[in-house]
Formats: sequence, structure tokens, C-alpha cells
Amino acid sequence: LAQKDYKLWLQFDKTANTVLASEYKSNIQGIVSLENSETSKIAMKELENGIAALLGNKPEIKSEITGEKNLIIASQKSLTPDLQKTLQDDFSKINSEGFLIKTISFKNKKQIIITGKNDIAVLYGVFNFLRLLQTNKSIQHLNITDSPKTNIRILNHWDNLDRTVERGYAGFSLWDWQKLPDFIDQRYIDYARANASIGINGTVLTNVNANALILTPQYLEKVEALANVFRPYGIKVYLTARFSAPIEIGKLKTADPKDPEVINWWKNKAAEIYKQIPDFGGFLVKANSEGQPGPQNYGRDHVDGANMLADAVAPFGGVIMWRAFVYSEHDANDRAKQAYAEFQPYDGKFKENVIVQVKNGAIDFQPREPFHPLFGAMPKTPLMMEFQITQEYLGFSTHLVFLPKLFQEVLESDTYQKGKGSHVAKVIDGTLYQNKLTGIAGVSNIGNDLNWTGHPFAQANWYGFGRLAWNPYLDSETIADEWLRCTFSNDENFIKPVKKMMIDSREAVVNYMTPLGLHHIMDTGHHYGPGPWVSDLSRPEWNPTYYHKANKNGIGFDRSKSGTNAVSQYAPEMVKVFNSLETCPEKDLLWFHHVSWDYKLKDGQTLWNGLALQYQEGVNQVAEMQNVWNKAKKYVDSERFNEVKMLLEIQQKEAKWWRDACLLYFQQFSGKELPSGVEKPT
Ligand code: GCW
Repeated sequence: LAQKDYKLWLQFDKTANTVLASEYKSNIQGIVSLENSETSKIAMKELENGIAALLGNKPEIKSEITGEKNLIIASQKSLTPDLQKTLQDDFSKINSEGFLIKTISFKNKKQIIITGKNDIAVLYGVFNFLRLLQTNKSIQHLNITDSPKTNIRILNHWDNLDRTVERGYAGFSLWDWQKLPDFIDQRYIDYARANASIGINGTVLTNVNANALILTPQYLEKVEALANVFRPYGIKVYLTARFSAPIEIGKLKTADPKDPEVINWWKNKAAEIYKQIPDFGGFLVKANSEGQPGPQNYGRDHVDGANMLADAVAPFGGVIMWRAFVYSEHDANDRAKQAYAEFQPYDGKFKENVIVQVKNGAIDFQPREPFHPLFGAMPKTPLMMEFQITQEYLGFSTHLVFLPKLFQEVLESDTYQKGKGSHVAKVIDGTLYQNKLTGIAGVSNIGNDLNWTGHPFAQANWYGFGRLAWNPYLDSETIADEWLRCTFSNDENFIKPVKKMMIDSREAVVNYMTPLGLHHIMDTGHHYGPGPWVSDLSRPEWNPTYYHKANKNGIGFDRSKSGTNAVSQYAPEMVKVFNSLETCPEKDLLWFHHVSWDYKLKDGQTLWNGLALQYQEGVNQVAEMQNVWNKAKKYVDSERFNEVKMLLEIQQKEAKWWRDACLLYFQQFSGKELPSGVEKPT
């Protein structure tokens, strides 16, 4: 029933454009592999099946290069000496995971070659070649050299061992721990394949709110089975390490990172894991954050904790991804300042194989946040990005929101930490400070729903995350374009409006949830729907009222120099921009300033009127999304069409819910009428 949904962006629908189809056929008369590894067999199968589906007939499989217009796949070492020579220059342009797709002349005959320094790189090349066909690009004269710009391109599954998924809205966890290790669900293979097709090369199987049991032998053999499935697809397995594991499963009295027995316990644990999984990636750690145990329980600090674990995995080439998501109720003045305050002074103190994982913004995955002030502020420490693909604060998998637009906005932000042009992307890909270890993590939105992600369009967020992890400079429009073509149709009459709908969807959610820099006003616990009135939670910084600070005088969080001075954590150029009401971008206004209800916005509206109009605009934008989708009916199978249609209806209802709830609540403080153009709550 759900076959289409299940196939994600790997639909391989028959090429409808007959001119292109004949170009493809003429250029792919045979396929030849010069390899024999498990990975190269996967690559060959992908080519065979993909091309057969796209062109309607199977290409000839050849065992050697005979005739012309073949598609040749091989890693560098398996190329003939003259091919190695011809491609020498191109090889010097790619890194170990990069690939070449080139039209070449071999013994005076035209051929296409897909190659790279190893089989995984070739597999990436194969998926990229297939994408050219899926998106109707010409393959007459190919000359593509492409390499990933980051080392660790990884999904973080917040999956618990009982298969519930924290903040997961697409069913239960894919990992069936009960049936593993002997039962290999086809889904594990399909998962690995989908990830490989977009260049993802790592997966953290378990929740950062970790359970130490995953590190026991009973579970490690199950982890090993998954690692064996993922390996030929170039995907390394990582686990979360619960800091108190030496006590809970090791029977030690302490988990103090300076205690010799504890140090030894982790060393032995690492050795045990690497014996089973030689290419194990390492650990992701949430410590002393939201009640999780950590080094501070023993009077130690994050550096002590991270470095102790780093030493344990270093002999095996493992890494420690140590999260900077910390805040404490003991310093409730401004939660946004805490991660920077705590981590920035540690710059240069972590071991070489530690990378600090920082959320994109200083609070928590809001529809919009200014970039995290740590980016660019720790020149001697590799920092990796943590994006959230699952939509905890953005309407779960019910609302259509195209996240690459949000991701791009963060990556493009200029930190000015090393002068103009110090974009977040350059911190992440290591080019700003020449870091060797680089990475991007995405909190997964995948579950065992038939369509993987709950909302058919949420698949685009998984896809887009992978593409941006590979190349953080990609434009979100390009990503939407690719995804739509691979997932639905190449028809321009479909692509143009639906692409615009996706691109606009991010601003729509900001408008109907948290316009003008508002944040964290979602209802408590679940974070779904509005809750700006909530003020009675035990920790002050969990209350929405803490964030919007609405009163008779105005609304917003004063983080300027006259407020909490959080602005001072940015580079001087950005301090200037954010600190002044005149220069602070209006999209971030209430993030940095408490502003009177009569304050004049750039368009001349009062703040109250402007706020109300933006809520209305969000509602209007969802109505427009519905219009666009209704017109897309003839290009989409009825199943996916209807699913999206129903979901958009819910989104429309809930956009109104957000508008009405927030405006009615804030109106008590502003004491003003709604401006014309804003629908009255019913
Ligand atoms: O925002 C919070 C989420 C928690 C999550 C935490 C984190 C895994 O509500 O569910 O815990 O972030 O990122 O550690």
C-alpha cells in the first residue's frame, strides 16, 4: 500500500522526457565494474536497477571494457595504469570520500567513468550519477569532482531501548533489539542505503539521555549486527555513553573521571567494543545536562570527562562527541548565556579526538534562533553542528516545514569572529581555523512508520540534512528541487509552485508560532501547540513567560547590554548589530530586546499591530500552501496527495490556533485592538 512513500527519494520513475531518455540510453550501452567488493556489488546493483527502472530496460552488464559508451565503475587502485594517469590531476582534487564522474576517451572510445579513492566513494559517485538521471540532467559531457566538506555526517537517534523515541513522531525505533542480532530486518538495509545515497556516514543508535545497558555484552552483539549491515554502505555506528555506566553496569562505586578504576573500566569497555566492531565510531555524550550524570557530580569538569573517554577510544581511532547543551536552574538569569559561559573557557583544552557538539542556537531548536555564540568563539576546538531534523518545536510530523531553509540560514550567518566572512559553515567545515576533525549531526526524524518520517514532506528534511552535511554551502532551493524531482515528478508545472511552497514553509511556521524573535512559548513538556501563559513550572527557565516577558510596557527578552548582556558573547561587529534597536534584524527583535507595544517597526506599524499581522500572515501562508497542493493533484499519486492534503488541513487549523491563542493572551498586556486584516478569534 505505502510502497511509494517507503521508497523515499529513490523512486526511479521512468524518464518521461523522451529526448533525454534516448540520450541516456545512447550513453549507457553497458556497465562495467572493475571491483569485486561487497560495496562495489551494491553500487552495481544500484546502477542496474536504477537505470532499468528509469529507462525501461536493463543495461548490458560487461565484465570488461569493450566497445564504447560504457559506464565504468572502479576505485582508483583498480583502474588501468593509463586511466590512473589520465585522472591523476582529478584525483588530487578530491579527498578520501570524494568522487569523479567524467566523460573520458579510453582507447579512443567515449566512456563515462565513476571513480574515487575507495569503494565507498565510488558508491557516493553512483548515487550522484543516478541523481543526474532522476533530475533530468544531461550526461553528454560529464566532468564532476565532488568531495564532502565534513568528516562526520551523522544522524543522532534519540531512540530508547524499549523502542520509544524521544521527540520522535514517526512511530517507534527502527532497532528491534529483541529480535537482534539474528534477525536482520530489511529496513536496516534500506535505511543504510537511503543514508548512503545522500552521503551520511555515521549513526548514533541510542538516545543522548542514555541507558548504560547498551554497553553490556548482550546489547553489544546486537550493535555489532547492525554495524555489519551498515558497513558496506559506509556507515559507522556510534553509541551514547551514560557517564555513570561504570557504576550501573560495572559495579564500581564511582564514575569519577580521575579515578584509576573508572579510567580502566572505560579503556576495557572500549577495547571490548572495538574487538567486535573494529570500525566503531565512538561515543556521543550528554553530561551534566537536564539531570544526566557527568563529571561535575565528582567535582570535575567537562574537559576531564571528555578527555578521559577520548583516551579510552583513541588507540582505536574513535572520537568523542561531547555536547555543549548545558544550562542550570541555579543561574536562571539567562539560559541563552550558559553554554558559552561554561564551554568557551575550555578552548584548546580538549584532546585531539574530541569534538564539541553545539546546537544551532543557544536555547533549543526553535523555529528561529540567532546562531549559537560558541560558533567561531573556540578557535582551538573542533565544533560540530547539531541540527534537529525531528520537529520538536515545529509542529512534529504534522506540519509541513522545509528545514534546509532554517539550516542554511544558520550556516550562512557571519560570526565575524575572524573578521568579515567568518560564516558558521566555515567553522563547521574546519576552514576558518584549520580544524582536522569536522562534523554535522542531525537529530533523526526517522521511525518505523511506513513512510519513515510521519509526514511525506518530512522526508525532505532527512534528505536535506544529508545534502547539507556533505556540503554546508548548498542552497536550500537546490535541495528542494532535487528532492521533489527524485520523489515526485520532473514536471515544471509541479516543481515550480511546490518548490516555492517548501521554501516559504519555514517562514510560515515562524510567523504563526513565534514571529519577530519570540521563542519557547510552546506548551509544556510536549512542546506542541501554544502555551505562552505557562508560568508555574519548577524550573524558571522552562516557563514560556520567562522567554517572552510580556507586560504592560511591552514584550521580549532584553539580552542587550542594558539587559542580561548575552549580546556580549558575539564578536564586536555582531554585538553592535544585535545590541541596538535600530540595527537588530526585526526577525530577532524580541530575542534581544524588550520592546514597547507602541514601538514603530520599519514598515511604520506599531509593534502590536506588526505582531498581530505576522500571526495572520502565517495563517495566510498555510492557506496558500493548501492552494498550491490542491493544484498539484494530477502530478502525485493519490495516496501521498491525500496524506499531505489532510496534514495541511490540520496545519491550517493549528496555525489559527496559534494565532488566536497568542494574540488573545498577549492582548491582555497590550490592551489594544487587533488591527484590520487580522481575523477575529472565533
Ligand atoms: O530540548 C530538549 C528536549 C529533550 C532533549 C534535550 C537534549 C534528549 O526537549 O527531549 O533530550 O533537548 O537535546 O538533550
